[in-house]
Amino acid sequence: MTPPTPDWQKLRADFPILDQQVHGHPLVYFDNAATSQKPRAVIDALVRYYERDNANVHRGIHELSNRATAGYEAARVRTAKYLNARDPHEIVFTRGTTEGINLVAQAWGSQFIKAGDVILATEMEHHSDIVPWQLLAARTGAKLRFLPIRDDDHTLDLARLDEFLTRDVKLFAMAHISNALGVVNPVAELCARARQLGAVTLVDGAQSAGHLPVDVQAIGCDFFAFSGHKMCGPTGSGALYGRREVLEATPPYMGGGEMISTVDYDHSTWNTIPHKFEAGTPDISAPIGLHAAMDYLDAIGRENIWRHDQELAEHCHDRLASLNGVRLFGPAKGRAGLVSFLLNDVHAHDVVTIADRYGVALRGGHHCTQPLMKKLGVPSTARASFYFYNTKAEVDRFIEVVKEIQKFFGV
Ligand code: C6P
Repeated sequence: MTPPTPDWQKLRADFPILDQQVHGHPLVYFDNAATSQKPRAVIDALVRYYERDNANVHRGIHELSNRATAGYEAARVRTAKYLNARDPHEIVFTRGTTEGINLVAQAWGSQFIKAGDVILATEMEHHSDIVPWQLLAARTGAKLRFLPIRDDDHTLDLARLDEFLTRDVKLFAMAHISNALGVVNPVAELCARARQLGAVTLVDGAQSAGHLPVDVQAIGCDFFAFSGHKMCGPTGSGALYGRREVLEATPPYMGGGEMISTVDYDHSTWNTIPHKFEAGTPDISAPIGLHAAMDYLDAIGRENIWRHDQELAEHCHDRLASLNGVRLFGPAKGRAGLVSFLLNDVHAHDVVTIADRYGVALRGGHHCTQPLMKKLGVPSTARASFYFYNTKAEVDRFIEVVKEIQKFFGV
């Protein structure tokens, strides 16, 4: 059941960092797609772990090690519940989305991708969902193709899906939400189409996991990768969901302690999933902090967060669209909680630098989507990205700052 709509303004008090002035102005933090801020509940969980329970996991027999292991494994159960995975064994802890995708490309890809196979991605992917596939293609002789985006609203050109999603596609990798456009992709539909052809699917959930309810069984993907730091969790936290049958068939990623069952001088055998993929001492505190973040987000309600994100994005988009000389990217309606834009020919870095002087934190650049920028015919964009602790009043303040920037550059 969805919790009642929260008092968003009140929730801000949970985030100590938000209460500060930057260059003499109240901080407006609109760089949430890069990383989110952390509530007191997450900071406290980390402090509690280090003050009371810190020990190595899965190795010790003493009380502290048992507590650390219990906390670490409880986070796995929590993550499975958060994503509605069937089984906690389907959750591999990683440092984030990038590591999750690389794990699939290295371990699964080396076993299952052969010369002549096609890896399909989309034109709006982040470098993390392009470069690992390029490396895999170079290693194996596979081909890498990209489902195009439309020229008008920059959503995926689904009319061309049949042309790209062919029988020789062995893996289809797609962003759930584009970090540069705010496009929300129909991942359940795309995964169903891929499944009909026997292709394995990977959803890049970096921008979705903390913003809307994610149900990996309903999406029907084989892999789902996400980063904890974009959803109130600590940096270095994240997970890869892998459907049990697919994970079991995947060889190990890295070799080392804990991922083995037996080791001899000439050969080794592997631990069961997910431990087979977690070599060495993991970042134990990260999943523990992530656990607290997931509890925090679910107490607010991800449906509520998603609605709030969309309201802020639509408000921001409409207000920017009402100004002269503003170029907007992505769809006008149904976008996720971020808006990419350009002010005439002003470089995005200049927009971000001046916004910072007013205490407004934006991101400017190619957003790790250089091929997409080339497709759009721009070197970079400025981006405002929101989270539930942002308010309409902050968006209005941001619009006033945009007007100041326009005045400064005379555009
Ligand atoms: N995008 C942004 O400002 P990591 O770095 O592993 O936590 O996430 C990588 C990643 C993968 N996919 C998508 C869709 C992403 O948005 C990101 C991270 C940040 O947009 C940093 S470039």
